[in-house]
Amino acid sequence: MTFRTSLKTLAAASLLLASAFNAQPLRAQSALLQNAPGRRVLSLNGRWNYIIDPYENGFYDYRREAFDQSKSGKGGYYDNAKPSTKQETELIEYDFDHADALQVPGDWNSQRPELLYYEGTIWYKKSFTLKPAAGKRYHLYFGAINYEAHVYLNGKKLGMHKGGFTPIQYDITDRLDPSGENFVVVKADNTRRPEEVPTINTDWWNYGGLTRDVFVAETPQTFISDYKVQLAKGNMGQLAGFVQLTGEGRAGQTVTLSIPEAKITQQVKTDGEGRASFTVPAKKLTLWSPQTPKLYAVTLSTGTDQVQDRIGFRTIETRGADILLNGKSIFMRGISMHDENPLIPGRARGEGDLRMLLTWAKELGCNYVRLAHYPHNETMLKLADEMGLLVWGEVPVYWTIAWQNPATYQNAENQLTDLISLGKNRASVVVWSIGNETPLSEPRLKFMSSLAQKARSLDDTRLISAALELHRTPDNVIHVDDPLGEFLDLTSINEYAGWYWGGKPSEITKYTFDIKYNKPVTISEFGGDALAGYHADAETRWSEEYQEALYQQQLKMLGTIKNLRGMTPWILADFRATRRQHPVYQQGFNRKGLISSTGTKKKAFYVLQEYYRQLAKQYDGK
Ligand code: GCB
Repeated sequence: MTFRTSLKTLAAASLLLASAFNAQPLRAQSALLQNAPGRRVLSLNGRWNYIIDPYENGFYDYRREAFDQSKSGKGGYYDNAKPSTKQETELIEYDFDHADALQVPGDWNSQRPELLYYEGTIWYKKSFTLKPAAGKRYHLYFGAINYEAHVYLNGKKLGMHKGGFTPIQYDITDRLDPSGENFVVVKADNTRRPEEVPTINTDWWNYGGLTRDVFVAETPQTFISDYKVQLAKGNMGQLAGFVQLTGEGRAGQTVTLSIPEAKITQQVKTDGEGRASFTVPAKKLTLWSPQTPKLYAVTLSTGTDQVQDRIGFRTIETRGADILLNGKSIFMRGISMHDENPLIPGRARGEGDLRMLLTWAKELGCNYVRLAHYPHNETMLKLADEMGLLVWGEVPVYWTIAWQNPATYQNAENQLTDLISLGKNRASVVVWSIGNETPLSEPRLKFMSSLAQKARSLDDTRLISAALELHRTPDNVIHVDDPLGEFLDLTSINEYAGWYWGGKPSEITKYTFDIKYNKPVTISEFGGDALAGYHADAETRWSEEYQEALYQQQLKMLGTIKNLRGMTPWILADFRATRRQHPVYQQGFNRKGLISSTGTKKKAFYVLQEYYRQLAKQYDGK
């Protein structure tokens, strides 16, 4: 079942439900508006009043029936009720307007000490003024809400969304109050559950809340809802893509694609569904690469709508052991990172936090970043385009997922679909990763290979991969033969010799690799913890010297892999992880960062930097 049809089914079911209860239908989340932040927007960032609700009193009555499923649909906190008389004789046991406020975007954990470990429901409310103009459509857009979100506008439910790292969007045009005064209420719930994506067990902090920008985007009635403008698969002289219009009158419209700097103007007509595909010769483009991150101003316009973007053009392919960027063999000098800047508490919030992470990566000598383990902010992809960094994007199919649950699969596929939708116009994005360290089994192979096929069907212009595991035999051979590898373009492995196994760093060069696939190998992880400022000898765990030796020996050992074409060691910076309990060395941080939680570069940073310097000389000639 595709994402679109599943939404249709959902919408039909909610219509039925609505007519049974005489309430308004639930909004199916609309297909994501391409480049939503590039529209005219009303920002809803800032202070949102909140109520901590571990018992979900604002959602269920005392018999545990959901208020929003009742006949009246009323009774929940989303009513934002006020006593109807001044005497306050009416019993209302909450009041958003006198409640404390949290900053949005921002996780709740880092904003209040009592919320540091909180997992459960928090209600958010914000009022805003928006007088709908005739002929316009309004789309309420949340960059991300972790994890399950129920969204209400002016007391009516818009819908429910699962997945903590992808956008949530509803067309609210006919739900806005004609007076212009509106309020939006969100129930955000970050409870971990075994059948969700991710599941209950991860190695990152379970930050809850409205972690990314919130805004209302305005479009005309008939608007450009989606587009892709990229080079055709493996063809450096031809653009290929599509544009999709939504709204009445979307059929038979003329759409103009224009890239003035490349002297490209092309007109296409939309079909009955409002879609138009195009291919355009483009012989004289300056191709995008990390050394030349050239972006072109691209405009798509119809009679009534216009969108602008800055897009780079490049091809990415593999041939045997090689990764070819614009036809030329490259080495992907990468580093892994979370959506977290250690210098600010909690999730990275704004462009500055993100730019700092990518600037560190550049300083390390990278041309590549792995944005682990879930979709990162759309802004991050745009910055990578601008700064010249290749990107690996990933969905949180991490460790032990409920492989046999069809709803879990659908959820993973939805998150993958949204990730690809967000990144498909970004030249920087070259790899879609469908998961990380998933343990071998038949159901898992079925699940993961279906995801790989899905990714390919959505985007055949990028490489598909996943961070795989390995196994060892007593003869010190590291075997890479995960059957999922057949379905992937890169053989990417996480490998923790010298930390989780294999003895001391000085001992790991005894290992050799036996890799089943003749494809490019990228090491998606290796590393070890070091507490910045703790100095000892190279055999003392947690010291900077141990981590330094580990990097030196790893690079030696990995150098024996004939097909090695890239790596993203774990990880750029220390990050908060609830699993990491050592009171002296970890203090709630995973300390595998090359940069500490206070921004200090550890010794291993310079080992990798030097290695990348040599590789850059070899591959880029500088
Ligand atoms: C891994 C995981 C990553 C962890 C890392 C570690 O293999 O993919 O999420 O944080 O190891 O530090 O153990």
